[in-house]
Amino acid sequence: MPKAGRLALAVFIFALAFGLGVWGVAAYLRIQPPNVNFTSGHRRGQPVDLTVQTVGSYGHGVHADWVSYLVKGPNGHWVHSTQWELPAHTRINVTVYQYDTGSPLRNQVWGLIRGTGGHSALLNGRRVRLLNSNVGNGVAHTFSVPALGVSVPLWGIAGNAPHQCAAAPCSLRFTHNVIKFSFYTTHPGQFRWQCFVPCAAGYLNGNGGPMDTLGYMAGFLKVI
Ligand SMILES: [Cu+2]
Repeated sequence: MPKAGRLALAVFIFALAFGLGVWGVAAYLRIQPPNVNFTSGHRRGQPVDLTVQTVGSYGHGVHADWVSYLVKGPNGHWVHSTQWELPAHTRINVTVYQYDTGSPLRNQVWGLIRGTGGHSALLNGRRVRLLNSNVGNGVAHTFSVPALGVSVPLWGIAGNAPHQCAAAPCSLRFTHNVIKFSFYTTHPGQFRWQCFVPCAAGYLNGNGGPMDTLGYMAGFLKVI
């Protein structure tokens, strides 16, 4: 091969490797779910309303059958993200619309409601401190922020319930439970939160898949 040809080949291979590298980094960054900002326009001392939903199957894309959380952005639109920017030292009033079926907990400790106002939550308007997942529909997911000592079990809907939602975002006409509670953010920082029910069907012991993927059953409270 003439020298010019070899040089052209070397440049081509270098450019290809560089392009693949850039593409790989971009692909990695893209899998981060977007930050949903609840801090802009926030007045100190005012509570923040945070509305989320839990669904049995997200219903779109490569992981259409994965369980997932979604959040209602400040503009009222549902966002497929578990990374929420919240103001520090602020009361967060949470409403969860829970559309998934449940099961008995492997560890009954996760049936306890902890770290919330009154150490309790409202389940469809009824105040509860503990859910016994061995009776009724069981627990579908938990909302747990270990570093803040917050954990709330989310009661499942019946396995044979009518009008089950198959694709998110789910509207209120589908069968669901409403769980309300409040907690306080502390100092600024990143606080990991996740579900502690091994709810990833098809994965070893129900973990993996959506359980260890940001944007599905795990995320961060970005306290600012
Ligand atoms: Cu879960």
